[in-house]
Order: sequence, then structure tokens, then C-alpha cells
Amino acid sequence: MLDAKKIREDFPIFKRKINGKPLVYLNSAATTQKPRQVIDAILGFYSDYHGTVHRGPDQLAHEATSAFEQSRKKVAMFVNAKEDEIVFTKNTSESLNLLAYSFSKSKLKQGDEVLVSEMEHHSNLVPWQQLALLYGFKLKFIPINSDGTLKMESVTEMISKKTKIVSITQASNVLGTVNDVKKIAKIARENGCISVVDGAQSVPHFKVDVKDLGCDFLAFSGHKMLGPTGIGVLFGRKEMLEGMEPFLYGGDMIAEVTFEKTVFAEPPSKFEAGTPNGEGAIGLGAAVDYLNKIGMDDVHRHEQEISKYAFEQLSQLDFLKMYGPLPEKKTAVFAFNVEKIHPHDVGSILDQFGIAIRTGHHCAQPLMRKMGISGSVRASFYVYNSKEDVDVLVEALKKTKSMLG
Ligand code: 7TS
Repeated sequence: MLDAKKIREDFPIFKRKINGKPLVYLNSAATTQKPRQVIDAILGFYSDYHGTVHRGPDQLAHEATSAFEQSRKKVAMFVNAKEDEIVFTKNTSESLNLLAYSFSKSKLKQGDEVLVSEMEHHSNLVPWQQLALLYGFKLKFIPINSDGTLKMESVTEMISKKTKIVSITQASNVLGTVNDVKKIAKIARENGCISVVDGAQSVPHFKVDVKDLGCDFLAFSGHKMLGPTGIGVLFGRKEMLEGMEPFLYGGDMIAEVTFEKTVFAEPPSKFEAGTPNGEGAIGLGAAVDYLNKIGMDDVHRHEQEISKYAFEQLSQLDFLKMYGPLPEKKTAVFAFNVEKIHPHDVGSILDQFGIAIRTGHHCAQPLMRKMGISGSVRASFYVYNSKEDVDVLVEALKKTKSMLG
């Protein structure tokens, strides 16, 4: 069983006081804190073997390249993919942009349709929407039910011969809703469509196996799973990546260049133009090691337990309006509003108690509009959180209500 108190000892940031109080970090859905093991891996890269990745015959370049590629292997194993199916990007946003641009250039025509859901983060909405304007394909939205779950029957109803891509988040960053993307990928496959899974809020929190899901693509971010910022991942099935147009052009993504034309390299290099983020990949490799050491089943179990407890405790506050499904259908992400108090004001008061949460529209404005609100407070939990953090939050919310409400 996961021991959150012991885990916290690995995270130097928890030594900090915020406004004189111990830090209660409840914003891991935005970005997670980093364990010493990840920080040390990055320090080690710069202090001991820093060199250019893929670009030098020297010993340092060789060591840096080998560590970079070792991290690719770790990430591949983490989601049960092959090494050459893992493309390193900047973050989930870049992974999804890569797909949207590449398919717009080569596959999507006027009259084609792309399906996303109403609960998408802007990263899985704006790229498709903007490229639809340029290329003339149509973007359609699978609706959600009033409890914040996806209307699964609409997936089958809305998919047609015109549909080319179905791109859905596995877990909502606002509601926490976990979607049955395995079923969606199956429906997509049966209808000859490409399936894309936004794994930004799922891969860090429970075991995600691309073979089991049967999806064509999976996008996620290193910084949401204890790794550094600036490194993201796009898994793509090999046959898919091979047939795709590159997104960015430049160094290291080519096999041969003449003044007239370019033959591209094989994937994943084809999608990794420019000097890559060695520090990011190596840090992410260390984060994967760290999560593997805990075990993703234990990570999941721990979060489910906190989630159940948080739901019970927050439900008792009659001045709170909570959004999203019951704990068993979601990750440990809680969006709520405090009656008569603006979310930003709630956030500022909670900060006085040392609590870090997110407020606002959470980069999901269409979802907010659908729910009839302009924003909310959001508390999200991870491996270093405990039930005591829930208690601190509940007490602080009571005080916030009595101070402002
Ligand atoms: N998809 C989902 C479901 C997300 O939650 C996020 C980030 C992204 C994509 C984009 O990830 P990025 O690493 O490219 O930024 N979500 C949040 C959030 O909820 N608060 O801050 C970032």
C-alpha cells in the first residue's frame, strides 16, 4: 500500500511553508511536484554527461544519446508500446497539434468530420477547430450527460462515413470523468476511423496500455506525471506514424536532402525536428522509474481512496456546489463552487492557508458554458496527498465561507 507521508519525503518542495503554513498541494491536474530522483536525474545529465543528443561522435554526445533513448524505452514500456512508436514532443498540446496538422495536410478533406467531446481541454479542441476553418472539414462534439459522463450512445449515432478521426480525452481535467476510450477506439476502428486518446489526465493516474485500449494514438505530458516541463509524448501505432506527414521540419528528421527535395527519416525521428530536449526526456525517464517503483495499481488505489474520502467530506458542506460524476467514475479531481463567492476569491483565501488549487475555466470554456458557469475552484490529488490534506481543505473552505460568504 502506498505511504503518502513517506513519498512526500522524496519531494523537496514539501519542506516549504506557504504563508507560514505547510504546503497542501492540490493542483496536480495542472502540474505535479517533482521528487528528488527526477531532480537528481536532470542535475546528473548537466553535471556528468551533458552533450548533444543524436549529433556528435564524442563520448558525451554518445552518453547523452544513450540516456535519451533509454528514456524512450522506459516510456514505451510504461504504456506497453514499442520504442519506435514513441515520439517526444513538448507536451500534450504539441502532440495533439502534431496530429491535427499532419492529418489536415494529408488526410482531411472538405466534408470530412472529426469527432471530439464536449468535455475536451482546449488542447484537443482548438487545433481541430482552427484547422477545420483552414481545410474545410467539420468538427462535431459528442455531448455529455447532466452528471458529467459522456453520452456513449451518441458516439455510435454520430459516427458516419464522413468521420475520419475520433479524438477523446480519457479523463476530464475538470470533472475527472473517466471515459471508456477502449470502447470508443473499437467503434472508431469498426467504422474505419482513426482513434486518438488524450491521456494527459489518465496516464499519470492509472495503468494505460495502448495495446489493450486499441487506440491509434495517445498523447500525454511529462510534467503531469512527476517529470519536468517541456517534454511530452505522442504514442502512435507504427503503421500510422509511417504513413503520416511530418509536422515540423528541420534537422534530424530527414534521411536525405537535396536543394530540390527531402526524403524524411523513419519514425519517430521524422517527428522530432531540431535538437531534442535531453533534460526533459531523461527527467521523464526518472519519473517513470519512480511511478513504476510505487506501482500504478497502488497509485490508482490510493487516489480512489482519497477521492472517496474527499467526496464524502466535501458533500457535507452545504454551501458547496460540486460538478462531475461519483468517485467510482472519476479520477481524484474535484471541481466545485462556493455559494456566493467568486472562485478566484476562494483561491486567494485558500492560499492564505497554504493550499494550492486552481481556479477559473481550466482551459475548458465550452464545457463551463455547457454547465452554466464561468469558472470553478478545482482540487486535484496525487501520490503525495493524504486524507489529512482533504481535512485541511474542508476546514479552510468553512473558514472561507464564514469570512466572505
Ligand atoms: N489535455 C488535458 C485533458 C489536460 O488536462 C491538459 C492540461 C492538456 C491536454 C494540455 O496539457 P499541456 O501539458 O500541453 O498543457 N491541463 C491543465 C489543467 O487542467 N490545468 O492546467 C493544465
